[in-house]
Amino acid sequence: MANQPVAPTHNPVALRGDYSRAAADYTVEQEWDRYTEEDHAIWKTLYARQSQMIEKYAAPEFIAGTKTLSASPDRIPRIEDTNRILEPICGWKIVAVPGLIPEEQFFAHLANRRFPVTVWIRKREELDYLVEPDIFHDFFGHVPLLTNPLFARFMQAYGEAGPKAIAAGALKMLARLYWYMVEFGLIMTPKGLRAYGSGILSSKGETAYCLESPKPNRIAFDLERVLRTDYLIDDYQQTYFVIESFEQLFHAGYDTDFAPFYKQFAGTKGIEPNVVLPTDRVVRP
Ligand code: HBI
Ligand code: FE
Repeated sequence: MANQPVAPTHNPVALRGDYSRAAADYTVEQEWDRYTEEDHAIWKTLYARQSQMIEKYAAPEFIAGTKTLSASPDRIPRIEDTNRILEPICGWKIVAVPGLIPEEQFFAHLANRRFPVTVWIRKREELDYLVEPDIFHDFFGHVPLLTNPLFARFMQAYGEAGPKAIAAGALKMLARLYWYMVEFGLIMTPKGLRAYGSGILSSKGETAYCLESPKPNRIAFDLERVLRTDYLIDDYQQTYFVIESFEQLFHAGYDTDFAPFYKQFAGTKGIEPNVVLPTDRVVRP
């Protein structure tokens, strides 16, 4: 399996990427010259509108990361250009992949400080919503926080935790940590609640929704609670978890042994995505 790139079995969506030329670790060449003017125009539209959204809604660390990367607002970034900035400051690099890749290889990239970035970009009809990652989501949403040492170390620890979770039959529990704390995380700041999750900050609608709508629950981060909570993949989240600092997230991922949680809860029914438990601390924006 490792030498034979195949479409990941958990990906329910028609594959956009070309997996046929991927290496054993699922990386491909970006082939930047193949992007069309329309592809760049879509990047420009998305970049302009999300740059505006993050000023108001994103964690300061995310905004600082975006500035450090200094990607072009007009053209899809070249991965090698970004790596010239990223590698010297944090030891991470980004690698090009055709789309979703199997868990084992995804974990191995993160454990080695490589963040997989999907090469293709969405179509104009999909500006507002996409189930799978594309380059706008992966680059704009995920790469800025790799410049934050605590968050970056958490991401590496997540990759390192992968094989142990698989061995414990607890992949589903670990994946919830990524979903809630990497894709959809909120953080409390001196100026109030802000978003840092990549699934949020690459979506115009969810960026405003997660902080302004009265509908979703916003619950103080608790590792066990997150590991046990089911999630929705095709709608705005019903629950967001709120960290106090990236240090808190770093400690949860880096110094906590997940084995006791796996032992107690792997295979048990998850907590519904919309419930508030009596033990939850609800956070007001
Ligand atoms: N592949 N390219 C890509 N991006 C992801 O976010 C990703 C993936 N493969 C597996 C995966 N995420 C998750 O299932 C793991 O975090 C568990
Ligand atoms: Fe993502």
